[in-house]
Amino acid sequence: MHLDHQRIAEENEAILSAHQTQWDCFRTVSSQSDSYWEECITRLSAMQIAIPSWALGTGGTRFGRFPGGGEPRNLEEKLADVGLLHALSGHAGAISLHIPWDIPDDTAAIRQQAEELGVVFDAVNSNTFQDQDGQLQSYKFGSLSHTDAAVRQLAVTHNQEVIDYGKALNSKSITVWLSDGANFPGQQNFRRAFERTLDSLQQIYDHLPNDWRMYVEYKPYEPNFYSTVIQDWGSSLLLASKLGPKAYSLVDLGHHLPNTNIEQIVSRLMMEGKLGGFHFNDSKYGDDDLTVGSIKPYQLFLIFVELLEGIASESFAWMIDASHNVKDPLEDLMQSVEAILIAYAQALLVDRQALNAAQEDNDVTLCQEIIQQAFRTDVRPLLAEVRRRNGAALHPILLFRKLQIRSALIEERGSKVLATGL
Ligand code: PSV
Ligand code: MN
Repeated sequence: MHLDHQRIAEENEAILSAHQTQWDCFRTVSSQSDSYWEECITRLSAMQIAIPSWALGTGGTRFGRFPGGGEPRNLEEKLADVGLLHALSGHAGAISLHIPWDIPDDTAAIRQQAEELGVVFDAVNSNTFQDQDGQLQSYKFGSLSHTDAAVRQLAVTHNQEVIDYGKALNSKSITVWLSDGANFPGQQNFRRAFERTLDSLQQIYDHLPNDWRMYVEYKPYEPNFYSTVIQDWGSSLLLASKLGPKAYSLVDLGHHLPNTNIEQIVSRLMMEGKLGGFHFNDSKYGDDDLTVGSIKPYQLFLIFVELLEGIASESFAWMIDASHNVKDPLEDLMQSVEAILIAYAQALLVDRQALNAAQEDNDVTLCQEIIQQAFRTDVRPLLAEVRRRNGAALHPILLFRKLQIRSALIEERGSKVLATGL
């Protein structure tokens, strides 16, 4: 299924005057000039968020899975779904592949399809948390940190191959997430596990082309429940610093213990020039992988407020890492994309000069007023205007439903199909 801009523009026409009223009202209430809004629109238009190839099918828990039908059956169909998301939202112009779940059969054809859809290949992801069919050694007790050199070699070689697949697709980065760790106290020597991991990562790093980056993701627990080798931003930063200038830390919002001040971590990593990017999601308790902004939108906004210190001069990898059991995956991803854009737009509204002055004066009340003035602004008319100008839908989810896209996908692909992934 393909959705072109002409069709979207026609659909927008029906609700254009309502949008125009809201957009005019928005600008009237704010005391900003037209050039201020133009600058915001330019910055917001540039925001492209990678869609993970594994989030296009219905997510599951270890207790079950409730697919809604029409899931993509292969990489071509996953790419087509990202194309739909990009056409509707204007901000999903990238896909992030997980290898070996999504090894392209025909690289040239996949590249051409992506180009036609206006989609680029973001970071490629390796997988050493599952054993593959016919694999000679097992990752049961770890991969890059394993006590057995043969297992470490297998995991290193896999990561190097993932880089090679990415090179063929013109991807420019690899994200390494390790499930390595221990389930019980005493099971693992912390120091030796870390040293072995560094040594393995160094071999992968040495395989990176010059214009590539490596993102080192951290996670405090799961699937190992006592300790993980790269459990927090400190360990990730340590590894990224030791590896070299092409290595960065990656912040997955769900990979923090409850109440962690993630915005402060973001600030520290950025200060050291080691913030590589994000896996966006939301959570109430742990790595819940819920829709971005569904639980803690204020935290997301505060992260973007910190990011504004570096967003214009540095480049970050933006990806959604969420997956769902009870929603249509495409609708859910549209909600996540919108939530990220809302947080970014609200952060742009913060009067930074006034905030700096209030911080210097220790005027705590005013600091909070300034921050919350921006957070409490309904920026949705601004985001709809950004979409309209970029040929995307004024209301992506409404249009997705109106055009009955899911039914068309079920018709095309069937109701009992299963996408690869978790
Ligand atoms: C692990 O929880 C993680 O966040 C890593 O990014 C994985 O690659 C991804 O989820 C998908 O399993
Ligand atoms: Mn992640």
